[in-house]
Amino acid sequence: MSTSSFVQDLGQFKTLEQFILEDQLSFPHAYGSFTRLLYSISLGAKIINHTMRRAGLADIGGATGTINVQGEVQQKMDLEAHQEFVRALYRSGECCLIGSEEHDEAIPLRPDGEGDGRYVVLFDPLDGSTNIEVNISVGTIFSIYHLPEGVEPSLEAALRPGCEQVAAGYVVYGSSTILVYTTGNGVNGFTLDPSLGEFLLSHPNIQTPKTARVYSVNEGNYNAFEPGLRQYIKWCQREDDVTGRPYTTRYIGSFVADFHRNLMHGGLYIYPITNKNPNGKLRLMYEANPLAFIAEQAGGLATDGKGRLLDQMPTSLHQRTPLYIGSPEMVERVQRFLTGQEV
Ligand code: P6P
Repeated sequence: MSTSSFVQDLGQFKTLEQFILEDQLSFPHAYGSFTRLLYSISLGAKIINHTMRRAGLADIGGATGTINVQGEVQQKMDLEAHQEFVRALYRSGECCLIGSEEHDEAIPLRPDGEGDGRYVVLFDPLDGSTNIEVNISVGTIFSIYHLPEGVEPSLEAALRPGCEQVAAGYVVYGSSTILVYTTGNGVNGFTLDPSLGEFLLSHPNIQTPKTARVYSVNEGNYNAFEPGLRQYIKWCQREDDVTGRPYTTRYIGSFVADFHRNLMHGGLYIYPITNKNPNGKLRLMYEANPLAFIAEQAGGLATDGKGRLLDQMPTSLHQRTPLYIGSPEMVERVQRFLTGQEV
């Protein structure tokens, strides 16, 4: 093999750390701190991935018997994943405040004021964790804000609209483990090579298809849907050669996995208002906002049914929101049904 092709061959495998260092040239306040922060998140993901891959052999599946702030039964892996990320973020020295689905209150990481970390990380450590014991893909979602100098770390300071995120991403623990993130400069995916223990650039500059024939919703809640959404679903199910209907439903009960499939191949994920979830089920700060940032950066859209999801002004850490997210033409169409502009 000639030297140039050898170098070219090596060049195709850019590690996450190499990429962040190059990417952060367009990332004003990083100078290594963002690299250390994102590296710590990727380390947490590697540790969770390692534990998860032995789910059938180690006693990590099932419930703990405790209830989280959401009123949901905590799975053993939920707590394990939460603790791993808290440890990893603390060690990074770059994070001053954490918000986690698995913890009632925000967690100040430098209560004694030690260190100068200015990043706030809000995360769902393991979304869809009840799927682990039946081998369905699950995921981690994270949202990153940067506290301006002079602003004390507090939940109030962290409760900013999603359009102020400086970075966001997710990890899908699926047939392979992939980390996808954005800093507002496009969306890139990194696949974990278990033999190297490195996340390698595998999906550069992800752009989501403008439309597709796949929608993801729990149709078991159909009778609770608002009229415009019921009409949209009936529209999807009608025969029409021009638009390739009827569409296909793909919904595996794991938001990150459904979102990632729709991001790569096109599609629309819906979690609307239902009787059981009058404000929607997904959490604004650490599920909807980060994936809405990713969706928009990949050419997609995200709405709460009324307006741009990222413009929603938060009032609490664990608040929920209705969510319609994915291919732009599909989001625009469902929004027309919701507002009566299309029937
Ligand atoms: P339902 C998992 O609990 C989750 O938050 C998402 O990952 C998933 O899409 C949704 O809830 C499933 O909720 O009510 O359809 O079972």
